Formats: sequence, structure tokens, C-alpha cells
Amino acid sequence: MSTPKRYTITTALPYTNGPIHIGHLAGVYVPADIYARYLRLTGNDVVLIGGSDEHGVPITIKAKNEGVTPQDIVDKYHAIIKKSFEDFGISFDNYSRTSAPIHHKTASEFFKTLNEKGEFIEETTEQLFDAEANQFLADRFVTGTCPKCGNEEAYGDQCEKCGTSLNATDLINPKSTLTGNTPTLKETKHWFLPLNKHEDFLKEWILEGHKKDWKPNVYGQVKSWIDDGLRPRAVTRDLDWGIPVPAEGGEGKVLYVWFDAPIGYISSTIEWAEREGKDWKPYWKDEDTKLIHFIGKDNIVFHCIIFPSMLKAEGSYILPENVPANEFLNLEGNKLSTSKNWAVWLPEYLEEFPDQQDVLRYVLTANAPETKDNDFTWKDFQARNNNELVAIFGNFINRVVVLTNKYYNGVVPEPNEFNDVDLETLAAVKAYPNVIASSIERYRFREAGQELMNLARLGNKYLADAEPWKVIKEDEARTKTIMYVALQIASALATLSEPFLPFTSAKLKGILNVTSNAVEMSWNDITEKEVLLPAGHQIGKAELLFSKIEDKTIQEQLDKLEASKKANEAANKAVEPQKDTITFEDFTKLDIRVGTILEAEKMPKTKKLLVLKVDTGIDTRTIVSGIAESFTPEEVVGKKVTVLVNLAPRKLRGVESQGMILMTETPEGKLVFVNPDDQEVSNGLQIS
Ligand code: B3M
Ligand code: ZN
Repeated sequence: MSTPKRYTITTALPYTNGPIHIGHLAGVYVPADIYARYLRLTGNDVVLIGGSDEHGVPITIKAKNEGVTPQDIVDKYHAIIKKSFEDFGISFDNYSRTSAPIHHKTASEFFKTLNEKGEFIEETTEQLFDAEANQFLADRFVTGTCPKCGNEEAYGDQCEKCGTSLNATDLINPKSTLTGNTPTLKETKHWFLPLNKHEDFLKEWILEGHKKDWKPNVYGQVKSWIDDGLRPRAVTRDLDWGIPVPAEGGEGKVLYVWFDAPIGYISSTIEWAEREGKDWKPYWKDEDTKLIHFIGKDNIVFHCIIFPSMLKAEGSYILPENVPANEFLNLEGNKLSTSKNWAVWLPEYLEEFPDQQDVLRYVLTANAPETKDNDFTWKDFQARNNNELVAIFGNFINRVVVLTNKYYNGVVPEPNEFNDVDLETLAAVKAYPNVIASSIERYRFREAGQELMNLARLGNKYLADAEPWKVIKEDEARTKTIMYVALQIASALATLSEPFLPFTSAKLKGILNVTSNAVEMSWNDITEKEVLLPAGHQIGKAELLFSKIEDKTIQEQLDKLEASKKANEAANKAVEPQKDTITFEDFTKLDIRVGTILEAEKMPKTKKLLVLKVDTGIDTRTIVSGIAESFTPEEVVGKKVTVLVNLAPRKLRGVESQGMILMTETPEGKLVFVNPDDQEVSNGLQIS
């Protein structure tokens, strides 16, 4: 196995304007965590860096909408996000935030260095301006049509549809997201990073240097941008939320969020090193260090073109060795969306599936969007849990532990002669660390996770074929050998599962009693050591590692999504257009009165009709109303209602209806009595 190295592993800094969901976990944090845990287990010097991205327009917009300060927003979500990462076992060495003083200092100094070196162009140009909001419009303050792909909802800094990075003035038909106004142009001064100046270096470094080892999706995107030609890019903004521009003429301006955020990786490393009494510099400046950025595909341009150009311009930093960006995860066939609440939020997941972090980690790894967008479905989640984690991994471990306790009081037996199957099995186990490692080192985490499951499969099959529960009746010596072999597999699983299923691994190590230094194993020991779990070693009692997920639980999740879908449809459903104008005389023809329902019963042999007795104030009369699918008779008795009393009587199923109760129907199809105080009744619903 390769000699130990130093690794700086960074993970995209999430915007602190909401909690995180399965898409974030699958695309960035689970793969980064698997990678970091694996590298630590194989003896490397690893720092896994994370933090919250607390600047930028989305945060100021959210604050504005909620009537609070941007600081309130970031404080709230930083705490929530940080906790989610801890809960899901993302093993950050440091999780910082870009509002931290160390970050402001690091980013300011970085800017000053580039400024002093003459790496920026200072230019006064006309930028989009919203006069009503008295605000320059960049980034998410402006939307318009993408000049590249025609997407009508592109933002001022990027089109999320085609991924192109844009300047706000590139947008066709720009609109302010603050007021909806069409912006005007106004002069303002900014600092620009001339990306064009770095084009040759980028071509040589990526297009020639990383053609083979970068993922095709990443390489392809980078190539198309470079081929299009790079242009200077503003790295400052006219905003009041962010890091003040540390230069003359920078008053009232801040650093562009995408300028400061990646420097956050450096600040977070410095914060960590200071706490640990280490020197941060080798992690960012030593040529032998491998810098790896884990990100989602929408961040490729920033990590492969802009940030490397900044690092190169500064001059003393290393460049990323690889940027294994993932594609997107969808949920039940639709794009994950915060605004549509089409997501599985991590805090909610944990409430509904307590202690089942590893199940989600496993499923997200098995379905990771590594080479193309991929779908998360609850049915697949259930199947992977029940058919793989429970039926294979959990079942194997449970059998081994239960039988060892039953036959040998939990003491690993002394093996007797190994037969061919035993020897082949033991040899196969020794091959797994390399097989899994090779997948992980090539950023193929899906494959790696499946190989781990294959090892459990091997164990499960070995036991099922060897049938120690039968053999014990006639051959005790053979049973000992079988159980010994099975215990070696269990022990390998305890170590090799750690990167993928850290909570399960810890539990399993506890059960096998291998947490003391004497027996604890590193990744490579599995291949190198003759014996993993020695005869005479005492293991603990069986505990369930995974439990079956029932259909009912899955249905609840599907129902929740269905409710989100309905709510969205309702929000999007246009109200009925207005009918033709009527005269006041027309209106006065209607005699509408307040009434009270006195009695109600179902019309026999119908689904929809209730026969009501209504006190109209004039009389008590019979009204047949089609509300039986929304109300039981008991529910409506005593209700005050609005009644059209002079509607010509008509017979329904032989009963004469003498008027009409006014109702409205919500977009979900539920009938509601007309009562404008009712929260279910929204403006524009027709009374009929
Ligand atoms: N906050 C964008 C995102 O969450 C951004 C990443 C910054 S990484 C330096 O997708
Ligand atoms: Zn586009």
C-alpha cells in the first residue's frame, strides 16, 4: 500500500440560509467523509475542513423576507447545520464560519496581497441598479434570460440550468428580485480578477495536466468554459453584508461572496491548527500535500477556474490535486427544492428515523450521483435497508455473535484444520481492503460501498453453506473452525465499514470487544495480519445493528411528499378569471341569508348528498346539498351557513331542495362553508 501522505480535504461551505438535506449529504459530505476516514485509517495525515458560508445575497434576501438581520439568519442556521453534520458523523477536523474574525482577517489579507501585486484591474463600469431599492443588482438580486441557454431564471452571477458563470450585465431582460423593476445602469467602481490572464496556465494545468485523472463531468465543464474564452470577473460588490473591501475607494463595498468563501477553507484550517498547536502552512503550501475539493456540480467553475486563479496569482499556495464534483440527487423523480419543500431535511429525518444515520449514509452512497443525476426514492431506501443492511450485514453479524455466545460463551474458538473453502474465504477477506481502497482512491464511492456489502455477502454465504447449527450436532471440531473463520470476517467488517457506516462500525467493535489497543486493527492489518480475532478472545453479547423498516413508515414519508406536492399545486393554481359584469339590479335579485343547519342526514344510495333542515330566519326548509364527501351529518348540525333562499326549487333524487348553501372548494378538493374567517378559504375562491 502507498506511503502515507498529507491531505487537505475541503467540503463546499453550505450557505446558512436553511437546513441541509439529503442532496447536500449525498453530493458532498458523505463522500468527503468516507474519503477522509479511509485515509486516516490507512495512516495518512488528514485534515477535513468545513464551515458555513455566511455572506452572499441569499442570506440578505432571507433576512429581509423574515424581517430580521442577516446575522440572526446565519446564527440560526449555522447552529442547525453544524449539528446535522455532527449527528451524521461527518468527521470534520474543523467546522468554521465565514463570519469568524479569523476568516475576515485571512480573506482581507488575501485580497490585499493580490491588490498590492497588481493582480486586479480596478475599473468604473456601468452596473445594474434598482433606483427604487437604491441598490446595485448583482448575483441573486437580479434574474433574467441566460444568454447561453435561454433559461429565463438565470441569476446575476450564474445560470443554474447550464452552469455558465455570468456577469449581471450579461442577462437579457434583467429584473430586480427586490422590486420586480427593470434595472437602470449606474456607474460604480469595482476590482476585477482578470481570468483571461490565467488562461494559459489553466489550459496547461487542467486541460493537459488532468485530462486523465479528473472526472469527465468536471473536466468537460472546465474545458468548455476555457474554450469559450475567460473574461475579467468582478470580485467586489456594492453591498453592506460581507467583508469590507480593504482598499482605497472600497468604502461601502464588500468582497464578492465567491471571492471570500473558498478562502474560508484556509481560515478554517488556520483555526484548526491554532487550536491543535500545529502549523497550518504545510497543509496549504507544501507541494507534497494533496488538496482535494468535494463539491456539487454547480460549484465547478468556482473551484476549478476562479479559486485556482486566485491561488496562482497569490503565488504561495498549492493547487487542488482533484475536484471530484458530483452531479445532483433528485427525490422521487423531481429536483430537490427548498422553496417547494421537496426535500428530506436532515433534522427531520433524524426525528423520524432516530439512530439510523448509517442507513441514510449507506443508501446515499449506494445511489450517489457520481456520474449522472440520480434519484432517491423511499422504496429504494426501504429495500436497501431491509434487503442489504438487515438481511445481509446485520443477519451475518447477528448469527456469528449469537452462535459464538451459545456454543463457546463468547470466546473465539481454536480452529482445527481449514478446508479449501475456509482458505479461499480467508484469502478473499484479505483482498477486500485493497479492492475497497482502490475504489475510494478513484472517488468511486458507490462501488466501494457495494464492495463492503459484498464482504458481508461473502460472510453470510459462508455461514449459510457451512451450516454450523447443523454441524455442531455431529462434529464439534469442524464447528470451531467454521465459527473461527466467520469471526475473522466479522472483525474485518468492523474495520472496513468505518468510513461508510461509522456508527455501526463503532457498535460492532464494541460487540466484538476490539476497541482496546491490543486488538484494534487498522485497514492494512486486515491484509497483513495472519489472525484478526485470535482464539481465546472474549466477545460481547449480540445487539441488533439494523432493523426492518415497515411499509407503513415508508408510506408516511410518501404521504408527506404528496402533501408538499399538493400545497405547491395549490399555490400555483391560478384563481378562476372573473365572470361577466352584472348590474346592481342583477345582484339585488339574489336573496342571500344567514341560516343554521338544524338536522342532517345522508341521502340514501348516494355518495355526495346530504338532506338538510335549515332555519333561514324566514322558515325551516329542506335543502339538498352535495357536501357528503367533505362532512358527516353530525359535523354540520348547528353550523351557521350562508343560504341563497330564492333559488328556484328543484328535485334531487325525489327530494325537493328549496335553496342552496353557499360553499367554496379548496384546491385540494375539500368543500368549505363560506365563512371568510376560515383559514382554509383563500381570496379569489368562487362561491357557488
Ligand atoms: N455556499 C454554494 C453552495 O452552497 C456555496 C459553496 C461555497 S464553497 C467555497 O452551493
Ligand atoms: Zn444558461
